Amino acid sequence: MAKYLVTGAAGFIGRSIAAALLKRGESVRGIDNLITGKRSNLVGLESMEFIEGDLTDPRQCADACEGVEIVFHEAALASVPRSVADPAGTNLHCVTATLNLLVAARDAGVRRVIYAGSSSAYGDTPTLPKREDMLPNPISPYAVAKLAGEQYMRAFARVYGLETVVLRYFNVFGPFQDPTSHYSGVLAIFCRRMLAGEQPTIYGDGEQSRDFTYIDNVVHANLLAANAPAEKVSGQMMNVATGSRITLNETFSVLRDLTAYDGDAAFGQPRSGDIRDSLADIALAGELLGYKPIVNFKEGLRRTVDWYRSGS
Ligand code: UD2
Repeated sequence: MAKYLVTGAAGFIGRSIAAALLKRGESVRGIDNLITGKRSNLVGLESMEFIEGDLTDPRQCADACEGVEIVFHEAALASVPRSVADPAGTNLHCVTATLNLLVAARDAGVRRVIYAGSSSAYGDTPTLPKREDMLPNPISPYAVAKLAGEQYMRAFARVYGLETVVLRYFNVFGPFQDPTSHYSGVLAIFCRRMLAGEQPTIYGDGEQSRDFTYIDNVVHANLLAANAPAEKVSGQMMNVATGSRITLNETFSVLRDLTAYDGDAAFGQPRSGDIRDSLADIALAGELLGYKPIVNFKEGLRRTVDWYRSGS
């Protein structure tokens, strides 16, 4: 019987959490519908019990939660432009799926659910850094959907006593992030293109900034959230990030050095639903979890480029 369930286990963040749990010798079950997750991401996770299933089906949620103590809920359609193109699909796979999972977790006697929130919930307000006590201001369907999931977490903690912890991730990147879709994260796309000697496109003037967060920091925060005392963390939401930001233009120039790409970037129209600047205050996760970043942006980017270069 698995102690841990990871949803989205064939996706970038889910597979990284599952790998860390397995490395500790834990028993892990993973579920993924393989819409954006990939079977190839399961290589190295052979000791995980894997269900190819969809959280939009309540029965599959019930099967996945059976006997589990802690759930890491990473499954989502994670993309702002994808949600602009298909808001109903994003709602189904982010909101309905999350609600189904919570109902199943409650019914199965799961103790704690840890949820992958998104920095997009803060929206385009000018105040930086973003603190958890700021009012949310989602500007894309994706941001609305991820925020709705957060609110369901809180409600299930209040109403049913399920322990829930929301980690608001800020632009996560690293090995296993899919670089092949135009809905992929910018660093994955840029690494792939620039290593192949192909020109990347910057949407807008490139002066938008992000608190890019290397995957190991996110895995670390999740493991801390699983072990933190309930009285401290249950029903809480906190940022998980690096606490520093870099513009896309600067990022492009760091990547030029790392990849040896010697061309320029192309510039395209700004993307609809995009946020200008994003930077986290990470004090609350420090206080509640003892979290601090373990890998900085440049080191993370170096490891990421090495991983894409190795063709893994
Ligand atoms: C949002 C969330 C992030 C996460 C993610 C999931 C914010 C601040 N962040 O990331 O926490 O939930 O959604 O997908 O809301 N871009 C280019 N060229 C490309 C691709 C992207 O210039 O080929 C730009 C894009 O217009 C944006 C920036 O790069 O300004 C980052 O885009 P992204 O899709 O990597 O992530 P973002 O910020 O939408």
